Amino acid sequence: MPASSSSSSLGQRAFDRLMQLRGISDHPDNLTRLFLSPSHRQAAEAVKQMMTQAGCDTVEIDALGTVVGRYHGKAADAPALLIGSHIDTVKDAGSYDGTLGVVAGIGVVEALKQAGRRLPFTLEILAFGDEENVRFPSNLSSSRALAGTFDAATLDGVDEDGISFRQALLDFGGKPGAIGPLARDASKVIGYLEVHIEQGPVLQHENLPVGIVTAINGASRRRVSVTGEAGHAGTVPMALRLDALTAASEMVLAVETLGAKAPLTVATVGRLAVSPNAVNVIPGGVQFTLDMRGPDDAERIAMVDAIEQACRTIAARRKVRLEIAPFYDAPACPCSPSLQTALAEAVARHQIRPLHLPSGAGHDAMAMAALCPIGMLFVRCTDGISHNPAEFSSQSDIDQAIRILLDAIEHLASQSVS
Ligand code: HGY
Ligand code: MN
Ligand code: MN
Repeated sequence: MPASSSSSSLGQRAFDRLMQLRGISDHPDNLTRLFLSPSHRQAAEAVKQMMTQAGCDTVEIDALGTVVGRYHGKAADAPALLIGSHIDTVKDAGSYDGTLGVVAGIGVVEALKQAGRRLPFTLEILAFGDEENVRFPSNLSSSRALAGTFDAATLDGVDEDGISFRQALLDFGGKPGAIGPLARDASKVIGYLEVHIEQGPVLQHENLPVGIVTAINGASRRRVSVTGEAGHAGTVPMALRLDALTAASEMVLAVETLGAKAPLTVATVGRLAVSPNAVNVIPGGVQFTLDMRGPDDAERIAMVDAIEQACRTIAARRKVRLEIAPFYDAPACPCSPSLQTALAEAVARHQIRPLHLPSGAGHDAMAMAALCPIGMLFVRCTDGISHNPAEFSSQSDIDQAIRILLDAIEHLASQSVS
């Protein structure tokens, strides 16, 4: 383990970088940094500078906006160990979701550079831009590009302002025609490691700063549109209405009931828009989203089918029209046993009880699993709060996580040499 400077400096340096990125937003009053937005470009440029200053030998922003920093291995043709996460955020976001994994990778390079260490493999530090999939109906597009599973149809998706993914990418300075070549050669990749806040309460409950992820829950997302008949709120008798909002409301409650049926499944309606959205007009149309997840794919799919059927039954009874459009389906994703072991042994070497736990949240690691073995290290966050400006992870936990990541990487290096 390189004698990186004093124990707190890794955490301090990471925290400083997190706070710098927290200040880059498209919204004046909160942290909102959507994929391919002006603040995403600004954050990508800031991360590029951080990677350069930390000691990466090369840094670039690729055709899809991912920042890629490389710290070369001893041999020019050394395989690569990928370390990364995302710098896009949800709306009114916290300061750690995603960016923590990027600054952790940068901290590892900085410690190795300061110790004059070169490994038997290249380290690639990755800052993905489309993990939250909030702006476009996409699905981990930037990490999927590296994994070779990017779906070109994604380029035709449009945001709520009608701007296409393709146009936004061109405006960002990206190259829609150069996405294919981003795919990595699996034979030259050792694995992918991601440090991420837990976004749940387990580590706090267990009084542990870090945990090792066993698997990432599968997820399904749908856009639902309910079409009734707009009408005069004062003249149409209740029994003669085709009210899209009361129909959608019954559907939303059915989502909650069916999501709660099995102990480990969850189902959420995160967005709902009413039209024409006027005080004296019976709603003619409602658009809402479904986010449905679980650790077991068969159980999740059964829940998705039950929720879709419930919506159809309610629509038929209320004589409104229903459309359900899938835009995201990702199976549950196990983490590599060997990378779990490497992380768990590093945790134990730091006198911390290695706790293995699943991830309810999705991550870029799900996409990277198509390319190589994946491993994730969770970091405790206060009360498990995330996707919320109150999201918090302590500097000392962050410091421990980066030191453990560094230790695991050094261990992988010692194994690959032997
Ligand atoms: O929604 C998720 O699970 C992730 O934060 N994008
Ligand atoms: Mn995240
Ligand atoms: Mn998130």
